[in-house]
Amino acid sequence: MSTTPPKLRSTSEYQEFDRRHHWHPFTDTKALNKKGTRVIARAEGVYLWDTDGNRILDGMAGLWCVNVGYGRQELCDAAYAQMRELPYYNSFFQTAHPPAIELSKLLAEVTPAGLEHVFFTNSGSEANDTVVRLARHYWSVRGQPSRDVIISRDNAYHGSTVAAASLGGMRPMHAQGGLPIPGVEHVMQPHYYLLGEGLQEDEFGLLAARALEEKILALGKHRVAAFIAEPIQGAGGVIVPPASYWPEIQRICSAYDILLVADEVICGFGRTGEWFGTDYYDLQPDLMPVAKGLSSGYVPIGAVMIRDRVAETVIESGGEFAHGYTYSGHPVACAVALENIRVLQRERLIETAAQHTAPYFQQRLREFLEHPLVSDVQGVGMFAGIELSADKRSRAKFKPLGSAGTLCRDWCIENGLVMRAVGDRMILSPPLIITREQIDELVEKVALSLDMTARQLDIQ
Ligand code: PXG
Repeated sequence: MSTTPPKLRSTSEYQEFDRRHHWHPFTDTKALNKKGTRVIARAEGVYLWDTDGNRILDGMAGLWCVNVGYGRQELCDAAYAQMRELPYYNSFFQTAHPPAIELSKLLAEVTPAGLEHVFFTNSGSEANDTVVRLARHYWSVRGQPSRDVIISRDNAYHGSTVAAASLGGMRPMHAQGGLPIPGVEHVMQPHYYLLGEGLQEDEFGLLAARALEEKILALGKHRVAAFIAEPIQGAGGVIVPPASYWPEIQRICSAYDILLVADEVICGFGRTGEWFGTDYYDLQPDLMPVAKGLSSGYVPIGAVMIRDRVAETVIESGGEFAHGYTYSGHPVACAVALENIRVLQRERLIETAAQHTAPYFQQRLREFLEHPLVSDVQGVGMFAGIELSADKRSRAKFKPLGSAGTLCRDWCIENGLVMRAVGDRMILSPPLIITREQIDELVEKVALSLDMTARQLDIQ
């Protein structure tokens, strides 16, 4: 097996080709082209290296996905062996292959009880498109085709395809391309810091949950197919709902017989300290989209876990579910995901993080509540959001919104750390394998970057 890395060009040469030919996702290309892209060439453990040789601590696990860390030989071997054995075959015309079957079985084992069926996709977005089609199809099969509305939440992120972005509650995304599609409604998010003024946290949690009930009643309960939500909002800013929120949502979904969809694309595979956000909150989802940590990002793969009553209803009705992708259950992706889950199991990475490193991570981040720029720190397990404010007592926002976050993010990179900004909320979601020493290094880099940002903004 060859291990020679590909020969690298100079950074400026890469930047020139990138500028000319490569259109980046979610990017102001004009601004990027003035500056030049950062080219990441290699990674190991929790560290990245760019083409200038800088070592950067990846506080985001890529995009919330590299849970087992970079450089895992087992995952490379699994891909290589599978490519040699059977690089591609589909699961369409009454065929399957060992990796897809093995992965279906293992997923049924590691996900919460009662989710015994899996539909494979290549991403979280495709998983959520599958959710829309399957939820509507399910009600149609049950003789209630008028139940076609999916309720989601403001500031949710469910992906970027037409249906997934419609489910998402990010207005700037809706403004481009004529979204949302018909039959998607949004209710308030359980963001206590932003919306809970004057209320106790639990009171606010109930209020936010009951926005779902009000929406169901306003639409008519025979109109609603499903409610979709991330157990903890990720891209929206790592927003941990009040403890009262999820039990009330679960009650409402059961009372009105609405499918509960727990989008586990970020929370799944250990991010919360449990295997799934659904375990963390003890939820009973009917559909559970997953992606990211399913393969630790080594290859693209997503899936929807399907509750037995939903799967059995649709299967027993007969006929095709006319939905699928060329690469649904791709053998190489499945082989890598299988090995990734086995690594999580074998090395007890989730349990170890939950018992040892994640509490330390959360505890150290709470120290920033003393920092003059920081007005809120939230998080569980191995992800967290740190809110920056122009005035921490009044929680005054920066003008323009996001200006402090952008500065802080740029200082982080200067200091050798990837920390993402969502507006003025700084986000961390490191690989689950991060050690206490590396958490100390991360915290030191965050502290330095916050100090530099505060100095630049003249905040003491
Ligand atoms: N659901 C959730 C909860 C997500 O976070 C998706 C679905 C879509 O997955 P795919 O694989 O189609 O990207 C996501 C993706 C960010 C960021 O900047 C977050 C995501 C993707 C890209 C950027 O935080 N989350």
